[in-house]
Amino acid sequence: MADTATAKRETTTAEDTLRQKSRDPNVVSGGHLVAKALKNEGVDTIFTLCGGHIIDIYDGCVDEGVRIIDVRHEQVAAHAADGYARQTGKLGCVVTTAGPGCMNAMTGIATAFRSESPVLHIGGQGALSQHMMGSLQDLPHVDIMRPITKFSAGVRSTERIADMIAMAAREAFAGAPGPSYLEIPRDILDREIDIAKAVIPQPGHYRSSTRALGDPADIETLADILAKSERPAILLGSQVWTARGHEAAIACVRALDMPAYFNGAARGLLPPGDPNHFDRTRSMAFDKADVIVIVGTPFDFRMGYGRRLGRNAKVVQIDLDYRTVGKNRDVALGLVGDPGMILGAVRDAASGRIDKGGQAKRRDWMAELRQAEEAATQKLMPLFRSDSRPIHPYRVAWELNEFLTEDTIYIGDGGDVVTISAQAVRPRRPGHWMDPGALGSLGIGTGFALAAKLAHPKKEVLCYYGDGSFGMTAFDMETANRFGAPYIAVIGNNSAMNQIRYGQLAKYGEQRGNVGNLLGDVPFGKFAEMLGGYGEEVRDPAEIAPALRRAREQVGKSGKSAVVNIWVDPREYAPGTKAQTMYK
Ligand SMILES: Cc1ncc(C[n+]2csc(CCOP(=O)(O)OP(=O)(O)O)c2C)c(N)n1
Ligand SMILES: [Mg+2]
Repeated sequence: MADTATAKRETTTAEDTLRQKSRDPNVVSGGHLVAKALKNEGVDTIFTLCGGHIIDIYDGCVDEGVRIIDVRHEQVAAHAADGYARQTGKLGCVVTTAGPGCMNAMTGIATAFRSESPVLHIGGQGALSQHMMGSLQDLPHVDIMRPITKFSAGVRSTERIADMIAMAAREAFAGAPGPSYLEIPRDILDREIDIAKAVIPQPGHYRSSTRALGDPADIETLADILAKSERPAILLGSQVWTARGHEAAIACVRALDMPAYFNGAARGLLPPGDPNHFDRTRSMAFDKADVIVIVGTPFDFRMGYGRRLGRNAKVVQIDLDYRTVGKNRDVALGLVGDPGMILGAVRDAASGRIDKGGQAKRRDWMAELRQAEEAATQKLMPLFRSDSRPIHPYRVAWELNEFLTEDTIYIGDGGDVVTISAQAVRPRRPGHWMDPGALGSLGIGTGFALAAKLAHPKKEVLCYYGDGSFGMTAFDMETANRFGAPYIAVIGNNSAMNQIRYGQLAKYGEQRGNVGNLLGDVPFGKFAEMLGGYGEEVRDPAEIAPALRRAREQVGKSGKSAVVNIWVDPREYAPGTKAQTMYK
């Protein structure tokens, strides 16, 4: 079978050669203009699933040296484009065919939208000459995509293709980043034009820097507020990583000696054990702090819509998006701009302003929080070390954290087991934590893993899945294997959609609670074997660590992804699930 695949790839026909020779350098087709524009934007990889509408884009990518990663489901392509953007800081790109291709990618685009990830989605469409005639796979894509993108438009002429890609990129990076959608009809893509007539914006000249500083007077005010504060706390959110403001943010946290908390993609900005890194005392800090600085994260459900902050605290908000500042709760001071630029400027303005007395008070404050952190960890230790059978999901979480290296990118894709893992897993470096973000999309894991490994081939990628989530997109593990991007998949298998099941049991009782949420017992280790990789079933807690090590070794040796399928106790749930905080 492998021979068939190889043979197909190696076929070079006489027509190919002829076609190469006849190509006039002054003539360019629409698909080739797409590839040129992508290259100009720094896009080195597209994630895609083929369709007749978009084949000329592939032909252009071949010429321009843009890597084509073809997946088995467009949802994975969109998640991978999002994941690639998160990992590289550059525009992610997903290319889908018209109709169902575009529809399948929607979840990925919507995820990028709620996570403020810069992704360009290029979609095929029937020929303009067949506009509204009922062409194959025709849908009103531009209208459908509009509410989940920052920009959604159709290209009407071949000459303007590169120009509109530049426009879509400009929008994707404006303010808080997000996805753009561009529909290109088939005849526009296939048409060949005189290259001199094409509008091709030049790299580095068609969009501005997005590093906005905001109002200098506000920087002064914030420096003053922080210098006077005795019990400050800062929450660094995903935007700090998205905008690559992490070094400036950390320098500010250190210079002002503040306790820092992290959420989403900002997890790992400081390593565990760092004197300014805190993660178990956020509620206590927010309750007792006199100043709370919220950076690059909205007051959404994850923040109790801003209600869970101390009444007497001065709340300062910094965000890339003006629409997020002051939304859902009042703030003492709001700043719109790039988090790294603003925190860098605040650090400069505040340095030297904190007197000795203030410093001593901060030390006491941090010591108080540190003590509470340690107590909280001690409280969790019996669960983390649990030897019970079936395996306690807390034990898996603990073992995963022990297993991570400095260079492991950790992805969480699941319900309850992944929520639990967040209590133990501490990424060691910036960018080494990936989660779906506010959309809470299950199924992101496979696309994120593929993208993370392609972006950083030397790093280890580990995705912790729920069994429900794994089933949603797992087949693209084959894509990861095919492109030499193997990863370690760990499954916390409770044969259920357990996070939802809890709420049903609590509300409807045993009789009516187990409805629509039970899954079969699947030995997923065999799935990895089917794809040529290593698979293992784990039922003994003492076997978790050795199994993970074997998986690491086998991925290294075989270049194929491994699955460690850990059977966990379906009767254990995360505290957040029990309190149903996500709905409050
Ligand atoms: C695409 C998608 N569908 C449904 C949901 C609702 N949902 C949230 S958690 C969950 C259960 C997930 O099950 P699993 O991945 O096995 O994790 P578990 O909760 O069992 O640990 C579901 C269905 C969602 N967030 N995303
Ligand atoms: Mg499950």
